[in-house]
Amino acid sequence: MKNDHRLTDLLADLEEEAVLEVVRKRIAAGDDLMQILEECNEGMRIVGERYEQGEYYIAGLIMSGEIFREVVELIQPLLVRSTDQKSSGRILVGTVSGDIHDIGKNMVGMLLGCYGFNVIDLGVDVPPAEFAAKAIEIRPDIVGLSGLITASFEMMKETVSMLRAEAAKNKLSFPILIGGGMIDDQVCQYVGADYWLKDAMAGVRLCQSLLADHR
Ligand code: B12
Repeated sequence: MKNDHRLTDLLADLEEEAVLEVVRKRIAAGDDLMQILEECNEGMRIVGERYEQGEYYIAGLIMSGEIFREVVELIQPLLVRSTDQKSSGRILVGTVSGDIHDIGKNMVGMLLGCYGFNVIDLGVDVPPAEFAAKAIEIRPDIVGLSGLITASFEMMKETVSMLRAEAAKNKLSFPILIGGGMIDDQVCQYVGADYWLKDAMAGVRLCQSLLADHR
């Protein structure tokens, strides 16, 4: 089936059953799994806009999150099978303190796992000290922070500075990536991270190249 924006529109309209039906059919037809995720992601962006414009309330956000989770549940096992690769590095991820959005972070974690990375996920609303303590304990190759709301930026800044201070004390060094829909170069500079991404697959590619450079 071709991309005719139908899936994006159905998700944006919160048509749960119809979304899942289209996704099942497209999986059965052998459609590109990443393309399906991409179209759903676009639907989520529209949900956000409708929420901002007062057309949807918080229940709409919750519903969209639930639908996206169900889509990922259908796709994840197939992606794992199609990309199964050897372990290629340890990545610590989590959503920063004060932020409970986890769909994007889970997607990044899932894709990194599919590409052979060992992903340690601290979950959501993770305080800077917890990130730092875990980094010292597991000595990751890369740390990835997720944040979807404006209030996350301050927490990302604190988390980055605590991670750097603790890493220096313990003679560790790892690049820090930040990701989320509102992240840009300016935020990255403010927060003091090494790289920023708005896309999970770009994150996987970056991790691959960072580790290749390292070896
Ligand atoms: C679903 C949703 C929710 C759900 C989240 C469910 C869940 N389990 O995550 C619920 C209902 C809980 C929620 C709550 C809130 N939300 Co909300 N939410 C959304 C919505 C519609 C979709 C987010 C999403 O999952 N997108 C799909 C995923 C796949 O995209 P993504 O997260 O951006 O991730 C991609 C990339 O950014 C990247 N990425 C993400 N993280 C990382 C990390 C790394 C390391 C890398 C490499 C890449 C990467 O990869 C992903 C795939 O490519 C967005 C709108 C939007 N489009 O962003 C609003 C949005 C983020 N929410 C918003 C708001 C305001 C809230 C609330 C404050 C509402 C309220 N009044 O309570 C609360 C915040 C609670 C809190 N303290 O965190 C605003 C934020 C605005 C702002 N300036 O801060 C948004 C932008 C909506 C809007 N336009 O107004 N929300």
